[in-house]
Amino acid sequence: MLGSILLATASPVAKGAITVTKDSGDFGYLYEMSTNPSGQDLDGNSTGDWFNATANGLTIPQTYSGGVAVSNQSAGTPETLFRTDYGGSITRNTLANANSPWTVEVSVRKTGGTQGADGWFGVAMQNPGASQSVRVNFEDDRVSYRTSPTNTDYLLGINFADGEFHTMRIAYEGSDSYFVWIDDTLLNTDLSTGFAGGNGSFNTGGSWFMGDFSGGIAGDWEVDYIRYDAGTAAAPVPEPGIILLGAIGVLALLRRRR
Ligand SMILES: [Ca+2]
Ligand SMILES: [Ca+2]
Repeated sequence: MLGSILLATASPVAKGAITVTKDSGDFGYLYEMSTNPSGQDLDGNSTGDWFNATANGLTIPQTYSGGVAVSNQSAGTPETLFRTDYGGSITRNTLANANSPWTVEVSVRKTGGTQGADGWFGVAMQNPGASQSVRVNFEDDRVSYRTSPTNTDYLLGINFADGEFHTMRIAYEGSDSYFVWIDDTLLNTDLSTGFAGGNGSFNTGGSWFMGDFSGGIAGDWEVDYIRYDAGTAAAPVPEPGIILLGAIGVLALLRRRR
């Protein structure tokens, strides 16, 4: 478990609390990167779930090996990001409006290169019809949350460029309220204090951008999975070790009472 070092908090907004826990393996849409997710149609709407072509000289990673998607920044057309900014994409087809809740969990590791001003891997999401979006970045030694005009830093001093896979989970409960977990550690103060989006409006039709979609992001990475659940804002299931410790504590208490 990562220690959490809070330098500052993004603007808190009082909304409902996150009351549901769900393992990412139980999410509705699992992109495990054995194949290119642009060729998958998990919601059965006869449209590929992720963008499958090149736009603005960038394209969805095309190298899939051993269950991971490998970015190739030096390919003729750099393979650098996942995107859903088109009609019928998985996000546009499953989210009705600006307040439709969702949860996403991404597992990614840095494999090389020099990071940009905003780090080496970003996730940005705007609901259809929303006027605000969220953006969270993995950097070499921190995680940053976009609070325009600057980023707010979390987990400062943790090595996220160690070659190991790290998970980023973002849960959206609607009303511009987001929760973020890194390796199952919550960045928010608690489960009832959402972060406001803070990333402005980049696509009112609704879309995800994941990977290197900005001049502030650079470096090579591999994605092990992108798991997405529509309709639910869910926290990670507590680790078995923590549950076990709790159970042992209860047993000790019962024995003491006897
Ligand atoms: Ca589809
Ligand atoms: Ca995988």
